Amino acid sequence: MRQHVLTQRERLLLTGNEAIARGAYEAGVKVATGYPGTPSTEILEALARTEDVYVEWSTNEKVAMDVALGASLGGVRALCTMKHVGLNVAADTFMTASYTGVGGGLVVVSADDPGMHSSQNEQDNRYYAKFAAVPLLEPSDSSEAKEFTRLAFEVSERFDVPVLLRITTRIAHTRGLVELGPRQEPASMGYVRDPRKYVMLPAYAQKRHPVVLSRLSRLQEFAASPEFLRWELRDRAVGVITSGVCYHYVREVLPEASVLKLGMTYPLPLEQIRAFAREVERLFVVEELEPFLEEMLKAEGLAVEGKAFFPRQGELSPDLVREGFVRVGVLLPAESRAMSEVPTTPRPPVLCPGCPHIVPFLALRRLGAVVCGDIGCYTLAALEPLQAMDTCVAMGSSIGMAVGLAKAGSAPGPVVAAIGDSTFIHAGIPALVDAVYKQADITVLILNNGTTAMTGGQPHPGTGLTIRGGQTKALDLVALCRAAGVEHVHVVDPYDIAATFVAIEEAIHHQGVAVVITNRPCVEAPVKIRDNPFIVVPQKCIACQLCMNLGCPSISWSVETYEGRPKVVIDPATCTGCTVCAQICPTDAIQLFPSPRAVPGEKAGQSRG
Ligand SMILES: Cc1ncc(C[n+]2csc(CCOP(=O)(O)OP(=O)(O)O)c2C)c(N)n1
Repeated sequence: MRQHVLTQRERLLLTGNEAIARGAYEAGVKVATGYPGTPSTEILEALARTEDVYVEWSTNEKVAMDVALGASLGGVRALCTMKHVGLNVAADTFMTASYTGVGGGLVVVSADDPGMHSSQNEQDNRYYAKFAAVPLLEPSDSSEAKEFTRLAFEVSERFDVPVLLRITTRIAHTRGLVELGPRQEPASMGYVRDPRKYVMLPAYAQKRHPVVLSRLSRLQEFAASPEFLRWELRDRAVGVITSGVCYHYVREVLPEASVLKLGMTYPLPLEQIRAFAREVERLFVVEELEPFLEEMLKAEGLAVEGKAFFPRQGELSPDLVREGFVRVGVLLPAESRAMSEVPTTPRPPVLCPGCPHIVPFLALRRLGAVVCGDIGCYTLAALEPLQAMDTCVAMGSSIGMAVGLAKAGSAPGPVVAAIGDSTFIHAGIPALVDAVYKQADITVLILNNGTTAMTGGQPHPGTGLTIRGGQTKALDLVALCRAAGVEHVHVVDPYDIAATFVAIEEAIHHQGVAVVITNRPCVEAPVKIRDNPFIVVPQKCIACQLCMNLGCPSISWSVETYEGRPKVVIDPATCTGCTVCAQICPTDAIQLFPSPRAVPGEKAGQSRG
């Protein structure tokens, strides 16, 4: 997204995420917060490329929501972005923000991930809008993503309510034409002191709940505004109520059907929906994931059909919508034309060549640890060949689960929590404090690669960098662990295999909570790290396969064999020169590539101490 003085009718191809950033920018947003998470991350990254907006990666989604709410009460427009599971973390503030209402407009973006392309579940966050009694907007493409975001700030201020803007992966990452408008920054409303509205102790909160409920009925009327509701009356035999990306699937599959496209999916414009229902013979709801609309409409006594024909799990697609209408009997099987399938070769996800997470998990496996893992690149250690993770549930869960497992007393080995630096700061710190407080006998491994690698390398408080690359205070992990009461804190370089094994073994033998911090920058962030690569000297390789157990994608089978077993080769183009395989090789067959690489713009031959 570019930020510049606009010629009025300029149009750009933007992803949904960039379009949301643009909508917020045009609406004059002053404060934008969030925590990275696919598919939401690029919204804040796009906003950080503009001026005039304070943008921050917050420590976690709850903090992001608090900062945004604070800014809103300070009288300016505020945006808060996160992936769907992030709203679970932020829910405590979100639910009560519905009671406090806002100052300047407050828009919360939930980027849901039907199909779980990069998530641990596919919860349908539309329910959060109903739960919190706040309006829910669902754009169906980039153009609407921009427009709905802009309008969301107006809705927020007009109804004194946080607005939930819900997108899905398809909307977030698909490009579409967006017409740009100028930035219009409303004057700050200033901070208005109003404890009865903003101090939610029971006596005041009890008075706010009726306000929340009466606001809902006003919002219900507003949901029928033309910006958010589109009637498309065509053939009356079939009517479809839909929203978001599903609107496009329906239009593609049943171009002649009548469609009621909802932009505001909570609260529902029930009168308009009833009127639409009267116009058509058979009424369907096409929606991804849960029967959110369908159940609300059935509760209103409307004869709608939906999940009986369309899956409740995973993403919908034109093919799935077509199949559904074939089952309905609206399309004949012959008319059902399957999209041509392009065969793809399945490729398992792997850690990167030179990833500093490899060796600690090799050690954990060798030491027979029971590993409560966490969410990040290192979760791939659960897969072959490392297979060194036993649990992974939600961000920050590793330490608490390790405490529980240790207290259960049934673990067949030492209990270890393995957690990335960003995840530790996000939700691991309270659990570490708890572990010390409970005198749990666990080891906590903090995999410090100096970035939030999984989501593309965003800075976090441990990095000492802001979202725009500026310098700020860096959190001292060692001091923090000690302050939490951990007596055994050991820092180690995970490229040093022997030292890493010793550090983890010592920590495991320590009575009580022990922390090992593995310090090594991610090889991909903030810049690609490439040292002189290694190669395999074929004459020396005895095909022992030890290096293969690292799971490094630069190492593969050779056509040459030794005693019937394949030898290995290293691809010098992808090898980062981390030295780990060379350390593990028993015959010294892995040696430095003879001519040092010099790649322009990369840190060739650097020391990574
Ligand atoms: C509540 C929640 N917020 C955000 C995410 C997205 N996410 C997955 S892992 C991760 C952090 C990874 O960083 P780190 O722990 O440092 O591990 P790394 O990937 O760098 O190894 C994030 C932000 C999520 N899964 N859940």
